[in-house]
Amino acid sequence: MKDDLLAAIESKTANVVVLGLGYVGLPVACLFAEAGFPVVGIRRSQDKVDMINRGECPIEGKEPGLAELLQQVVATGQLRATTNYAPCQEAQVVLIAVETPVDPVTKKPGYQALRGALADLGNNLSLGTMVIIESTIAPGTMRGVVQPILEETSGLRVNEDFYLVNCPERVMPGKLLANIRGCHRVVGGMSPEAAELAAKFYRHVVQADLDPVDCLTAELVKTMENAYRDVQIAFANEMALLCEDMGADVWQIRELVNKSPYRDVHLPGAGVGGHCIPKDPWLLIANANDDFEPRLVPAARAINDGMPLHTANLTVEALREIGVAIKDARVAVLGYAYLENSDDTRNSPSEVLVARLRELGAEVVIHDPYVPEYQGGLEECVQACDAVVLMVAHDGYRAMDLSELRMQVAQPILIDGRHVFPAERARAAGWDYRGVGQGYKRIGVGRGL
Ligand code: SAJ
Repeated sequence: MKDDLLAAIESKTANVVVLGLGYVGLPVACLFAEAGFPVVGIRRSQDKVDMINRGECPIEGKEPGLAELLQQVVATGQLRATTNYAPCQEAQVVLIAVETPVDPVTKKPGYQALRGALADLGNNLSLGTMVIIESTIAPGTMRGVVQPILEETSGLRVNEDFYLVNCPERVMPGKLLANIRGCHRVVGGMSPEAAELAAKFYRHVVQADLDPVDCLTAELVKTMENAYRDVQIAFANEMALLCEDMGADVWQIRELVNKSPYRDVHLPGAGVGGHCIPKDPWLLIANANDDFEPRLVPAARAINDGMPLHTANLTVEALREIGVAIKDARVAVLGYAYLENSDDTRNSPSEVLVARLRELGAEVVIHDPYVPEYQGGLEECVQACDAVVLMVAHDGYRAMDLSELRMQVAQPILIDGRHVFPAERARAAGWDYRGVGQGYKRIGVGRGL
């Protein structure tokens, strides 16, 4: 079994199937196709499949090189897309890159998409295939969910009849191709042989370290690295709230703290969105045994989830101070993506902010140059608004003429959720500027110390 697969990998003749052609699956399918493998991508949406087979990239936002690469590998026939699972029967390598969200209430993963993909694959799994899970999964999932579903639906046994691997992705919107090529990866095998084969497979597209480990280690590395980032961001956000309370400027303080060796206070802001950071900390602790009580991870999540609501409070307070009730206010929200210069709106903090403001009765208008439904004119969006809330540091917002914008609004309230503008510059342009983490109390606005 091993020799045939190894030969097919080394000669790049192995048929590769990628299940899930989203932010993770599409770039990885393109890169293995570019490396010379015959690649079939499987996606449930016929529209997206048709788009990909026309060589058109379904991912908007700034993704350097992706659209061109997709067009190239489709034109050469190295990559094609389908909604049908039959190509799995002839595959030597199957990559699974489907979303793994957690339940908003229980914070546990349901794995609906993963279970569906595994069952469909299992019904088409052939002897000797290597199955690689790229999705981020809770520690214990490979042994507790992936292996049983594949074995039950295929009748095959792991390590005897097929190889099973967890090689978590490390993509980032805006750097999809660069990260796959350049980020170190852990390669978790259900057997050392599986990890070794997978590392040889990934070596065709990854120029960084490929560290062979067991599956539990791979699951822990991926979820822990993002929980670590979430905790770092939560610390910055808690310091921002403290500085507001104390009438200080967290941005000045953060810069000075980071001059101290080995300090790296992250960026405080209006919230933490995306498909990784809000979810992976919950995956990390999802299968922890009852005698382990996680405290820091949930606390960090609570702090970060509270930031869009805090930004809403800053807006309500600023309006109240000029005698405008939130229920009578028109508020412009600039930025609906979760990250600057991206079209990705998954778990966007803006979604929470908008819902809160509307719940309080405000009329909310949204603008985002990357999100199709919000790409209208910026000036029309802020026209006659009582407050402007900056939620995403898109380059276009950084370039805004604040004096020009000031002429469009009814009231000059600017709430800066991402420290896009220096306070003094905004105030010089006539704005009543409030920034997350920038205590205004000491400078005489609002309840002074
Ligand atoms: N954010 C902050 N403060 C920060 C950094 C980020 O509020 O200091 C917010 C962002 O505005 C965004 C969210 O957190 O709403 C997530 O931002 P992110 O920069 O972490 O970007 P992601 O979600 O694309 O995270 C990915 C992750 N990569 C993978 O999972 C492979 C993460 O592990 C990376 O560290 C991160 O990119 C990165 O470094 O850019």
